[in-house]
Amino acid sequence: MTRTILITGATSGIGKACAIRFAKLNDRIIICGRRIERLRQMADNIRSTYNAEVFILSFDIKQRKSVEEAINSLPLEWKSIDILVNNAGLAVGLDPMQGGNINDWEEMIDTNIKGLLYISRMISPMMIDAGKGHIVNIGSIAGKEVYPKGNVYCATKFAVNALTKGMRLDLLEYGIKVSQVCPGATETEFSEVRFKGDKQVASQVYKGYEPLTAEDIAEAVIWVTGLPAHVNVNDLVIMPTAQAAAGHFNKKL
Ligand code: NDP
Ligand code: 8X3
Repeated sequence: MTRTILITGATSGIGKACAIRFAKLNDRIIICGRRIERLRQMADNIRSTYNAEVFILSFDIKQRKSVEEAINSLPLEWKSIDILVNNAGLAVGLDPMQGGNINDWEEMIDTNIKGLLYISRMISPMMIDAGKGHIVNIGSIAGKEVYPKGNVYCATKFAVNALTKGMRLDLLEYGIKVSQVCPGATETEFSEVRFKGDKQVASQVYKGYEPLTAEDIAEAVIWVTGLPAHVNVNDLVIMPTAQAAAGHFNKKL
């Protein structure tokens, strides 16, 4: 059965890999992100390669009004969303709390917590009306353990962990599934964003061991969302074999 999937943060990394994996299954996908050109290119590629239906929604998830307008603008035939993948998120900076950049803090809090809430607040009532749905939050190992200088980013992912549990409790009576997938180190644009475009520093994060790929996490999301109706994965933590805990690696440098 063809499902309708909305993926936030689909212009790159884990969200993009999820979009491609769902398209391969011939699901209908709504791809979201700020970088409209990337969304257009992806949509063209997905339509021509997988013959899947794609709808583009470009908005900044930090802007509540933009989120509301974007979701309200969906044509009726795209409004019945079966699966919401709450993936958009970022780390900005890696500084001790006492020297932290407050703009970086606000960007992480506004994106990872408030953005996730804005979109979930819009889509969960639609799922309730439809009597079905599945929300998959992309958390992190950083939402399970805190590492030095991780302070605010970790706090936002601890919030995602708490919100996943809260949503599951609140949506229980409506039969809506809520899952969390928590990756460890995954080589995407994540570190380039964290280090504000410094590719040299970003690449060091993945040196000396084999990190996860975005496709590894997409594979997990496909599994979590493909289980029978009576089965829900509450929480899935996935790490590279060479990582045992947040910031703790077996690196061969
Ligand atoms: P990427 O930087 O490759 O992708 C991040 C995505 O989030 C982009 O598509 C970006 O789109 C979107 N995004 C960021 N800010 C906004 C915004 N304000 N409005 C709308 N979209 C936004 O990183 P990843 O794929 O690695 O990250 C995806 C998720 O996985 C994040 O939640 C991250 O915290 C989590 N994660 C990543 C890990 C890793 O090691 N890579 C490990 C654990 C969790 P655009 O810029 O076009 O708006
Ligand atoms: C991303 C993984 O360990 O860099 O959430 O915080 S980590």
